[in-house]
Amino acid sequence: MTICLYGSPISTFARKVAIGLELKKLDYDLIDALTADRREQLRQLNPRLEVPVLTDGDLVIVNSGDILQYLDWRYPQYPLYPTAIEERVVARAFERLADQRFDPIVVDCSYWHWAEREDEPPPGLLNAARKDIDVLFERLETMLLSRPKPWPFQTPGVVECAWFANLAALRTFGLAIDSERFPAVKNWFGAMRTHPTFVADAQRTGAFLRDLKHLTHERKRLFWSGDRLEWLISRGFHQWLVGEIDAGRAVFPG
Ligand SMILES: N[C@@H](CCC(=O)N[C@@H](CS)C(=O)NCC(=O)O)C(=O)O
Repeated sequence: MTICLYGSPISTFARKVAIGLELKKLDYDLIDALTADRREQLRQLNPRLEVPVLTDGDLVIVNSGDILQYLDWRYPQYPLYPTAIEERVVARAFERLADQRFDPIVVDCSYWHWAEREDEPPPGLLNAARKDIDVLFERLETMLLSRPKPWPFQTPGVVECAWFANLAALRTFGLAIDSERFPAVKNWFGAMRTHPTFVADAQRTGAFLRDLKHLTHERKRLFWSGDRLEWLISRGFHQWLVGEIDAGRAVFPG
């Protein structure tokens, strides 16, 4: 049976799954499903028109967390989730923290680096991001220090899959990990950046971003969904968003 990952090097959630597949040493075909010519195929697989989608034979699985859990159920070798239930609960919490809190901030700030825009981010956006990221890093720092044996001493798993792409994106738009305040986070990310699976992922996305103008991805109308909207609105950028919708620059899940 062939495993296919419908993803995209621009998608943080698809990168999370690609890293998971590689840590589990599974062979898979990687299809960029955010190109114009794949749109209808993606709609058939996921009416929300979101990646990642994983197909394994006739099975179709959407949503990065569900996909990684599926992979551990179906292919238990090289598990991504810890075996001890208490540790699994913590790992899931930190997977969610990346998916629902960190990813929205990073992605909302990233548009001025790859989308086709002439303007600057709305005033205050980057400062709001900095403040909220600090709060997240405080929790992450504590969790990393309290792990029974923090990776890199064991093996990377779901928490690393979920955080890597977003951590790697930070410095592109002038946000960074403060190594004095968050040394464990800094070292942890440093360890990921030397691991071949994470290096390969960063290279795929780096190559993609260098070649943007040759691509058929939508870069004018931004795709808004779930927690990325919540963060923007809750931090007071609703008027800016209304402007985007009125100007026809916003699209929403199918
Ligand atoms: N909860 C979903 C979120 C997936 C998601 O937000 N996907 C984005 C890319 S990271 C997407 O496909 N957006 C459609 C687009 O950009 O056209 C997951 O964890 O897989």
